Amino acid sequence: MNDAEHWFPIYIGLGSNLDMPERQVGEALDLLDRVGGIRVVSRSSLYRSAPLGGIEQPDFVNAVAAGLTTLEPADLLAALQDIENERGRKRDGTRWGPRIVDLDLLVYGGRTIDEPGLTVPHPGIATRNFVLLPLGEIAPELVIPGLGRVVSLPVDRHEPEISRIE
Ligand code: A4P
Ligand code: MG
Repeated sequence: MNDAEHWFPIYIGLGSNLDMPERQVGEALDLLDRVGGIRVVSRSSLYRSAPLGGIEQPDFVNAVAAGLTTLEPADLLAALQDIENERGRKRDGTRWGPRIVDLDLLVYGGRTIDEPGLTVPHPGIATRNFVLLPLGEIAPELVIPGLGRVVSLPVDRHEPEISRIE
């Protein structure tokens, strides 16, 4: 390994509501850990969550993983999308529609990125209990650029309806 490589801390949000969602999230995490330049360090519990966004669709299973990467953010996003595609995700253009698996880059080190295809920190973090609850489980003291400590962020525990899968 190159001594000059820097491993940046990253947080990834995962969601699935098709084809055995619990398994999809677990397998996506295994694939993520096998990508060169990405290591999954810890994983939250799985959470069952009613769909956000007003589209009639099955409940989601959500989780958050903490990891390390040597990849630049754009290359990391491409790796996440490769996993979505490898798992057979079809994009029919419906935003917020059902999906086999969705991997969102929530946080990349202390960076703020605002580019056409990539916004970091992910803009949904503060308003999504299916991100805040699992993130709070594995990284309560994480400081999110522009938002502050995870534990300091208010969480609506009912909208959407959410429960931890035991
Ligand atoms: N993109 C920009 N920034 C990022 C980032 N930080 N991470 C762009 C990932 N992608 C990012 O994503 C659309 C575009 O976002 C990509 O081309 C990428 O360049 P997509 O995955 O193709 O489409 P999408 O997921 O349908 O859209 P979006 O806006 O990402 O939706 P969300 O925010 O992922 O919401 N309800 C529950 N309970 N649980 C869920 O997980 N998820 C959604 C989808 C809706 N309702 C849900 C859940
Ligand atoms: Mg997405």
